[in-house]
Amino acid sequence: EIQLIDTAGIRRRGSIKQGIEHYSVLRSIRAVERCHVAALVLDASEFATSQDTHIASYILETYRGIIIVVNKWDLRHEIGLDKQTMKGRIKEKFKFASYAPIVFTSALKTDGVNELLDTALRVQVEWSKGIPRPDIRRTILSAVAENPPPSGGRKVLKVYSAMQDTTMPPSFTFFVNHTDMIHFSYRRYLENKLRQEYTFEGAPVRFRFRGWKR
Ligand SMILES: Nc1nc2c(ncn2[C@@H]2O[C@H](COP(=O)(O)OP(=O)(O)OP(=O)(O)O)[C@@H](O)[C@H]2O)c(=O)[nH]1
Ligand SMILES: [Mg+2]
Repeated sequence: EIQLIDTAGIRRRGSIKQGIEHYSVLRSIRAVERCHVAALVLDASEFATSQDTHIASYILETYRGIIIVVNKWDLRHEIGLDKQTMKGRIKEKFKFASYAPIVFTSALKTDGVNELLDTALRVQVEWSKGIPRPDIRRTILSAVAENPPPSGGRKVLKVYSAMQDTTMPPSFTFFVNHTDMIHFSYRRYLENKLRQEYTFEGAPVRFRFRGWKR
């Protein structure tokens, strides 16, 4: 069973009264909280507005599955962009959601709508996926061996193990000696390694670091 929630569009800042815009942003935020997978629908002729990136960050903060939809793709000739160029621009604008699938649609001509539904089902599966403990442990320990954490002076960060705690959303706990020594770039390295092996397409992953005495 699939339930679809349609939200009112969020207009560009300034084009209508601020009050109405504020209300439609709130409605979108409530809808994100109710969903498993969110489709962020962009208008190809307007590209991405600041409200679009705002909603995208909210989807990630709440760990919902995410799909980026480029609608009105029937206007591509007028817009003068091909798919690859458009994808490149979206990847640049939504760098923080690099794992989000991008789907091109024309609601007018109903193109890409089946692909969007298939993608939503796929992301739902990825978002619900559980990886066995020994597999995560092997992936993370080999990533750490390949590229050990940079040392911070005399203290050396050690990663002892990792496991997946929950699905929907996928959440992982890492057991380390010093929780305060995890830096953003090393966290991202671990996430990239995890995604190289298990994808988690469209699914934000939550990482927690717990102190552990060996
Ligand atoms: N060319 C083209 N026009 C589209 C497409 N999808 C929607 N439109 C047009 O965009 C306008 C708005 O369409 P709606 O379906 O009402 O858009 P919406 O995002 O649901 O709007 P609200 O719910 O009112 O915020 C209409 O004039 C549509 O015909 C599309 O894929 N291609
Ligand atoms: Mg509508």
